[in-house]
Amino acid sequence: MVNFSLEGKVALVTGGVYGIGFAIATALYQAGAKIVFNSNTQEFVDMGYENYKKAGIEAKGYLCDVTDEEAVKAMVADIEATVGTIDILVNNAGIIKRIPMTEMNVKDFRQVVDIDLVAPFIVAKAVIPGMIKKGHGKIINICSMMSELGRETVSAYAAAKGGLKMLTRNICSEYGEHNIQCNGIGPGYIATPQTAPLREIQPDGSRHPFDQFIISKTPAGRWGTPEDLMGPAVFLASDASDFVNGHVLYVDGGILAYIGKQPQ
Ligand code: NAP
Ligand code: GCO
Repeated sequence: MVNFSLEGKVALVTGGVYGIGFAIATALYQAGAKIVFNSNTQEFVDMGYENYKKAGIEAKGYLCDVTDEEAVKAMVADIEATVGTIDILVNNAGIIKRIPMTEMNVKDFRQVVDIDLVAPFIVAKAVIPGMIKKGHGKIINICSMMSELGRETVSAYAAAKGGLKMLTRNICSEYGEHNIQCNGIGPGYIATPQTAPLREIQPDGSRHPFDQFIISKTPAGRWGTPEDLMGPAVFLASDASDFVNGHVLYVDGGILAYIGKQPQ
């Protein structure tokens, strides 16, 4: 019997307050996991508690900026002491800044790389020792189509997400012998607050040009929803994927496979 159960497992979903992280945490909870989440503002930690409560999910939240290594180490130590060793880590927290590269200041570039690439390193580094002691672990890095493709204005994000794909492969290479599987999920274009600017209805009531572009580039003919990521996350978090390692599972409606619909 294939085992998709997460009963008795402890899952940390960084930035799991809303959007993709919240949907993935919900799926892991439904599969039996205990949920821990964090955010870098108390306001959003509180929002997370409200969202989980509304969904009938018991979750523990931490105020922790994932770019702060000491804060991450303290959070992981407290989770291990009060909830249990972390069996599943979902490096979900992330930001994007859409600025043409030559107009982007180094501070902004560094902030995106810090949160989207350095932070997954920091959090994985903090949880792997416990996984080694326990004899197993699952790390799921939330990559992106921009782990494979570039586009205008997202140089920092694409560089970070491309790096995250290779960090995923390196964690697989370095810790696979400890029965730790590190994989990525590469969402396509998903309707969350992060992509809301790309879907804004135009003053004349028409859809945003980028919205129309994505629809024409996606065989599924729609934007993804956070719920589309739930099943893939449970698969990669469960024993069912014990021989899947270093892989990025693209959940993109087929966009990476498709040249795009001919303009009518
Ligand atoms: P989102 O709605 O913007 O949520 C991002 C989450 O990360 C928020 O909870 C945010 O908390 C948290 N976060 C940001 N910086 C943080 C920090 N320094 N420390 C702790 N938490 C922090 O984004 P999303 O669309 O759900 O995306 C989630 C992940 O999927 C990101 O890694 C994103 O790059 C990736 N992704 C998204 C899409 C998409 O189309 N939406 C596609 C591919 C990949 P605050 O709100 O408190 O800042
Ligand atoms: C953008 C979007 C994308 C998505 C996602 C695609 O501006 O192009 O925000 O980057 O967030 O990463 O997989």
